[in-house]
Amino acid sequence: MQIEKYKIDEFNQKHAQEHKRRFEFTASSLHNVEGVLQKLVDFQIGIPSWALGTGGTRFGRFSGSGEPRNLEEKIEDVGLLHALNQSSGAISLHIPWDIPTNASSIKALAAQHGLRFDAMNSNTFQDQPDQKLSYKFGSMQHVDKAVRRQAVEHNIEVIKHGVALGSDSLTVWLSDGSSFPGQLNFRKAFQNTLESLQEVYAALPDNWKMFVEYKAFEPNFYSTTVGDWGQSLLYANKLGPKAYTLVDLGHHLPNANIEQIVSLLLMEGKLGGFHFNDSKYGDDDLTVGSIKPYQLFLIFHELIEGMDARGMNHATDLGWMIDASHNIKDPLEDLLQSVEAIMIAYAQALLVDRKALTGAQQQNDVARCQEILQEAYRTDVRPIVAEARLRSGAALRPLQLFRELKVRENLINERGLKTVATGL
Ligand code: AOS
Ligand code: ZN
Ligand code: ZN
Ligand code: ZN
Repeated sequence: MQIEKYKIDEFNQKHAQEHKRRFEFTASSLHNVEGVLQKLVDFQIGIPSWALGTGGTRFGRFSGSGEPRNLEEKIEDVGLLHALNQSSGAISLHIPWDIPTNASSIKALAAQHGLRFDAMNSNTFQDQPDQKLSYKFGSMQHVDKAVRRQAVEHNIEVIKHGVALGSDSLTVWLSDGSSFPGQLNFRKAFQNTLESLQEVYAALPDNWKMFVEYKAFEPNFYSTTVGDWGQSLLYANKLGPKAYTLVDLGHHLPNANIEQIVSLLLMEGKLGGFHFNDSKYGDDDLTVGSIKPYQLFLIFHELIEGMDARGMNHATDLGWMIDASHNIKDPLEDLLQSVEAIMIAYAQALLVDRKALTGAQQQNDVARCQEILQEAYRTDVRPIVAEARLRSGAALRPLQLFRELKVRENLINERGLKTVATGL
């Protein structure tokens, strides 16, 4: 299925007057709206291939309908999202869930939809049917060198697939760790992991980055070998200039101050990318902005402050990806909501009066500092985000149009009622 441009234009036409009124009202009280709009137009979020199917929990999985059955259909799905919002111009693949058997035709298909390939993800947290050695007791940390070797080779394989597709980064998330005290020698596990990562690092092309993703818990519940940003940063520093830390919002212990983590990683030049999602308890992978939108805003505020301090390009210098997937919403509707939440938080953070904030901080005027942040946060920026979409040829209200065009119904007609997307 494809969404023709005229359908988007028709929809926007129908809602043009109301939008104009709301946009002009909001814009009238802001300065530099044009600058904000351009930044929003440029900002693109990578969509994870594994979020296009309905996720499960360890208790069950209620498969959706009309889900993508192969990589081509996953690209088609992200193409639909991008047509609707023009803000999801990239897809992030997971190997072996998305092995491109014909890279050049996959690349061409993505280009047809205006998509590029974001970070490639390796997988050494599951055993594959044709795999020789098991990852039950870890992969890169494993006590057996042969298992570590297998994990390294897999990652090098993933890099090769990525090169063929024009990607330029590799995300390594390891489930390695231990579930019981005494199971692991922490120092040896770290050193084995470092050595394995070094071998992968050595295989990175010059223009590539490696993102080391950390996570405090799950599937191991006593220790994780890349357990927090400190450990990830240790690896990244030891690996070299192409290695960075990747922050997944759901991977912290409760109440962690993620915005502070982001700020310090940026200061060190070691923040590489993001996995956006939201959570109430752990790595819940819920829709971005559905639980803690203020935290998301505060994170974006630090991101912008830190990127500007280093002269970084907001749109291109970090890997912006979603990592969310769950089991009750239509995955495409969920992703539209996630992208919208990211754009809203980004827009709000762009509105922070940073000069005034710096002044208030210098004076220790704590109440004023809070007022300045919340002035931006409480601005209804939805019309600004919608205007940015309008200017880039997307729909004023992507989710509403998704429903009006009966996208899911069309996909069910094409793909069938009972489909299971490959992945988790
Ligand atoms: C796992 O918790 C991580 O968030 C990884 O990013 C993982 O590769 C991804 O979620 C797909 O399983
Ligand atoms: Zn993640
Ligand atoms: Zn996760
Ligand atoms: Zn997560």
